[in-house]
Amino acid sequence: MPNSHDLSENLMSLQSHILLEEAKFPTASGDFTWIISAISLAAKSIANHVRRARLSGAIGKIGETNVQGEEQQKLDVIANRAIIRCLGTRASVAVLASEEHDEPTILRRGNEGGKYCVMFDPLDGSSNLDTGVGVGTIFSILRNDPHIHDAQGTVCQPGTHQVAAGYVLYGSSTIFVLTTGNGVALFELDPFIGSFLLVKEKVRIPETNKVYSVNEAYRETFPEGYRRYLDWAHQNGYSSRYIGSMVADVHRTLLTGGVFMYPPTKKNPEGKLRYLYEASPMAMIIEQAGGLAFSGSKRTMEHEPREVHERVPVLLGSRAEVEKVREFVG
Ligand code: AHM
Ligand code: MG
Repeated sequence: MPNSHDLSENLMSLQSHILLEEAKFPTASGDFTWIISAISLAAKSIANHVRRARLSGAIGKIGETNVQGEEQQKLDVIANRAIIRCLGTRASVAVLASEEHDEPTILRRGNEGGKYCVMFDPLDGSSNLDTGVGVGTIFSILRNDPHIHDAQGTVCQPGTHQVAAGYVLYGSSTIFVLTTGNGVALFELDPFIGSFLLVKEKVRIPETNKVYSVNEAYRETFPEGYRRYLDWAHQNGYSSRYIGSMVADVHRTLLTGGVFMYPPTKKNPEGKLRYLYEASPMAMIIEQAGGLAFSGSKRTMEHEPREVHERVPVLLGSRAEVEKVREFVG
């Protein structure tokens, strides 16, 4: 039989992909692979809970609010616990910071081997769960500076310091998007074998697409530049797409282009989205895919956060579309 095997048909798991990436650095210890494998294990567990949420009675609020005054859903708590249980066992994790916790948790000091800090939003967009809309986990991995002793100081690093960032979208399929600073890779969970399989490497966001994604109901409370941009977009044949679930909205923008934004509003003068575990990792992914991400007049990646739950305005997407918005908002 002739050897007609097409190499592009090979199966590559998320685990193998990370091992291959790490092998490019002969001094790498493998610690990083352990962390991604913990996140992937947690993601599979969360995907399972999300799929069965209504049947297992996990839809709805628990009647408590998190530090940011938002009502926690039962699944927020389940997802948060899944990630902590998986990451807590990884020897190289020094600090964990979650949207659901008031303060970051120190697991290990630098001298105990804690090399990395992991920031995460366990279940972003969870208020949409009742309606079966896609929700997601967002994460960001930073190096732990052993010289900084308090957890807040340790995690308050600009996005440019990220070692890796990613998200998992629990939608019609479960999708894992990852960047380690060398492009963006997209994996999809094969539920029958329980593995995330590589679907696409070097994902590139389209250079342009006439689509904007924003909660237009807040339009009257946006700064003037955004309102002028929206008027311009209306006159120039743009479409609007907004799910209200950041992972789903950013994922669509990554694949099909356009611009996603959460500007300052009257209710949230700094914007609604949190820097460390929402804006910063999404900015790294979008930039790695060839797009742009800004918070105010600065690249989101260059923002220097001062506290763990700090919020920033978000503007990200296709290069030409982001530049167009910036012509209006400065
Ligand atoms: P959450 O972290 O409490 O779920 O809130 C974040 C979500 C994002 O997923 C989404 O982009 C945004 O809130 C939607 O906000 P709004 O309903 O104000 O448009
Ligand atoms: Mg969130």
